[in-house]
Amino acid sequence: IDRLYPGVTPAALKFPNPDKRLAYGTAGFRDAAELLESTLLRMGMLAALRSMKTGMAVGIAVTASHNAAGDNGVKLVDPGGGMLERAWEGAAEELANAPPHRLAFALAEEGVALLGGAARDLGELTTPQLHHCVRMANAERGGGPYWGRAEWRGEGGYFKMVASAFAEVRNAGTDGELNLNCGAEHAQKTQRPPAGFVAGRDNGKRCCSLDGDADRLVYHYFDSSGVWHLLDGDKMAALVATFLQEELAAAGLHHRLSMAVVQTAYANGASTAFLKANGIKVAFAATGVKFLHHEALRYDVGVYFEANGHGTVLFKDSAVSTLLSRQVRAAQQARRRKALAVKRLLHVRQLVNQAVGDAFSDILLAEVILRLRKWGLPEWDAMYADLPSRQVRAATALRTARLNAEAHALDPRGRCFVRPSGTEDAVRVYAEAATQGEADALALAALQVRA
Ligand code: 16G
Ligand code: ZN
Repeated sequence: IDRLYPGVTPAALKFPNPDKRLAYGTAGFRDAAELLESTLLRMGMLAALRSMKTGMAVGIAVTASHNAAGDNGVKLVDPGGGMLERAWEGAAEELANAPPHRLAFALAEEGVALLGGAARDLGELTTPQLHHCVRMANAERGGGPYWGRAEWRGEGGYFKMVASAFAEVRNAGTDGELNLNCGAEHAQKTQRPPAGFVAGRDNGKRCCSLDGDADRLVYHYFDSSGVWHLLDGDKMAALVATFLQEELAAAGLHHRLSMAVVQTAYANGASTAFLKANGIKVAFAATGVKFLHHEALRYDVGVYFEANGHGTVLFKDSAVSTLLSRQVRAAQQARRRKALAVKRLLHVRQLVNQAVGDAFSDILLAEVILRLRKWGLPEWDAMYADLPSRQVRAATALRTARLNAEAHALDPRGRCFVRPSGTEDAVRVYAEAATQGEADALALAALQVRA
């Protein structure tokens, strides 16, 4: 459009339309002279279109008429010498009120209409998307059997076409089995990067590992010296909860709405200490999404993340109602930071899956918080340092045996527990201590079975 009318946008930007709605009344547009600069420019353009359509001369009257000198008005005179045709008044209004960047479009639309065509406004698109939309709009009449498909029409169709192809290219023909030496479970349990992600070549890259059904998420990266860092569900809870805490405070709702982070015994002790030190309430639940979810529902804003990457943020309906009413009030009072905070909280609620933890929506949430804070993974990782930990699995035979109950006595700062797995025939040991050596020793000691 800008190529058809190259002068329009620069001129429109030089004379932006005023902050009020202009109406084409009985005698055209009337207002204080200084508010009508943009209108004069635009009515010049409309007069040109009207003249092209009719092939005759038209007029533009600029007059204060019977009003004070400071008032002004602009109206068009039709080829017959009378008032502008009624049908064109709407176009005049649309043009007068279009924001500068939409002006070229408004003109092009009028241009199409004056030759009897109908333009469709596709809204904001990238240039290639517009090209795609044109191609797909003509799919039926276009040449060749592979021109396009009905479901690829429009902007939504563009995403459908590209995203489905992307997923197929990625998944098709690559060797390796689902979750094998990769994925959230591998990264978090073995504390090793996924196969194919290597120190040196991949230093500084931001990586997410999900599980096969995409309800677990962990982040990780190699730093500039090739040391691998894992940001597990606990780090996610720290990132998200501090963000929500800030926004609740900015919204003036930190006393009104309760917020808590729900963790399990697998939460790294350093994460729990970090949250508490920042004045964030921490609640505990048994391992398993259903237990955390249930506990999180008790708060207006319930944040839950298992260390293994399952998690989401739940907002009570009553909290949403509070936010919606504050949104109106903050806007009326023109309190910008407050209004922004309320808007962000409402959109976080829309972004983060309210049904269950969702790796893809969690990625978008983490990314948006990182962007707002101008953080990369190193800054996020530095919120606190994980205590070294070790997880080991023991065979079924041990299920009924008594595990070493005194294991924790090895190191007073350590923590260790054993529980039967709910997903496989095994028991799990988790140990945490001040050093990796001590954590390993603690886990091993816990496995010293006593009859
Ligand atoms: C399941 C649970 C997960 C829990 C894990 C513990 C769901 C959807 N998933 O994956 O929350 O952390 O089991 O596994 O509830 P484990 O009992 O084998 O240690
Ligand atoms: Zn899963």
